Amino acid sequence: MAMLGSLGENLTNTMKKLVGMSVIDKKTIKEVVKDIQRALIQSDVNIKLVLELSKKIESRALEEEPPKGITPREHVITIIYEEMVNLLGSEAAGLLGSEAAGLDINEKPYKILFLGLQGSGKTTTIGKLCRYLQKKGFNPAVVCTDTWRPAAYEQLKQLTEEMDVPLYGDPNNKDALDLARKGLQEFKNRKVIIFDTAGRHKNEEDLIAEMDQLDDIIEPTEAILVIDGTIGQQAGEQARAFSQATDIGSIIITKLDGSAKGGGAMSAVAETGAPIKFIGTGERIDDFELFDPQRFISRLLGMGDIQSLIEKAEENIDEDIAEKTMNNMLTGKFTLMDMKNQFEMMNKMGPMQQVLNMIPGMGNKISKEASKMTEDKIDAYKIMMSSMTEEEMLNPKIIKQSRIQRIARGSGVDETEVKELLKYYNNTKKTMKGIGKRGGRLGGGAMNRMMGQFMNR
Ligand SMILES: Nc1nc2c(ncn2[C@@H]2O[C@H](COP(=O)(O)OP(=O)(O)O)[C@@H](O)[C@H]2O)c(=O)[nH]1
Ligand SMILES: [Mg+2]
Repeated sequence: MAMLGSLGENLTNTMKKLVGMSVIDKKTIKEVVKDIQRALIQSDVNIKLVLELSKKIESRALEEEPPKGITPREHVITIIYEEMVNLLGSEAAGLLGSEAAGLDINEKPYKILFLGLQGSGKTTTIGKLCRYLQKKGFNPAVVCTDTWRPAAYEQLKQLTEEMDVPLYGDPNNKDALDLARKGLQEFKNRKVIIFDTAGRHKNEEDLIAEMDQLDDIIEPTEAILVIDGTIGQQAGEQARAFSQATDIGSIIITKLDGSAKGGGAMSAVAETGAPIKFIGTGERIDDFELFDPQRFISRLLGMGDIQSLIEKAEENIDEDIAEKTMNNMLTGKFTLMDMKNQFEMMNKMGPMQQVLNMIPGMGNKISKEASKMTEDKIDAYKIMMSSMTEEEMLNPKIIKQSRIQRIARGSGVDETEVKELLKYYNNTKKTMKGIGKRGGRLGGGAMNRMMGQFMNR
């Protein structure tokens, strides 16, 4: 991937090399660790951090026993992955991202203060964040308090007009604090207000002082610091300087598209403890992503999107329902209700094609057409099932001709289609019972199979 210069490519090659090694021993582990060191140092990651990381990887790889069922090779890959994730901050900051960690709607307005040096990408990123929030169903408003950059207001005006985002600003007013107060007043009834600020002053002290005052007036729900990813390790220093003015809630690192120093900026920021929330990967409005260290590292290491697949499954499948459904399936008690649950699970994990694409090597095992047809079928089946009574769903045997007629009418399909659904159900039930007898099992096994796919690539 183009992101982070050659770091991703180098790391992916290292992992491929590791996968291809015939034996995993002290010598090969040392060799792999050397490769990782080289890749990280090239990407401007702090030498001290690199040495700490490689020492940890090496000692864990040599000393830890692989857990049961995990090969030494898989074990080393897991250790590299885990330690790399730790280097960039162990947890996704989440906020503004997922529903669970989303905006606190009770806090109104949700005030976001953007900070950062001139040229770091604040204004551009505000545009990106507005678009992101709009997609999530929020309608942000923006206040321009940058009285330093020539045409700062015009730049924002153009950006926000394109997206129908209301903007408050006044190019003739040179008092940033006054602008902030008036903007607050103007948008007091809105849910989300974003404040753009100046990134330059006579000197850095004055800039930090102005941010401090703005912070007092705005009382932001969240202060976001924008840092240019091309500055490398200096990013840590910048984060510390701005944290004098306000509690930095989160950080956005921009210009990670093709930046050779991106790894340095990211690791330096992570070291300060401020979570990286988003990254900017280009000048266009959609070149913006929620930063999740785990997903990011698995991409850097070229591990497909295994993690995101597993996460998606974990997030979305109500485990109880899943387990109950599985048990019913395997013991032959499988009802139409279970089949509906099974469809829901598949639905939540995304279209089959997409799910399979995330497993390395699986994407091409199913033709687009075949998977499409299956999805359409499933949709049709779900509509028919919604015309059934609970009694029918739990005890499908009672569905005879008159009920079939009613269900067909209720869902606007031919009776033959309802019969086809019942036939599919009966076949599935039979198949499942067969697997159950052979002792089929889902869970850890699924993960192993996925890992296996990766190893065999
Ligand atoms: N390549 C790249 N350029 C970016 C990114 N974010 C911002 N820029 C560019 O950086 C320059 C400064 O951005 P601007 O938003 O005006 O910075 P501000 O002074 O902090 O408001 C502009 O030319 C942007 O197009 C990014 O993620 N990638
Ligand atoms: Mg700006």
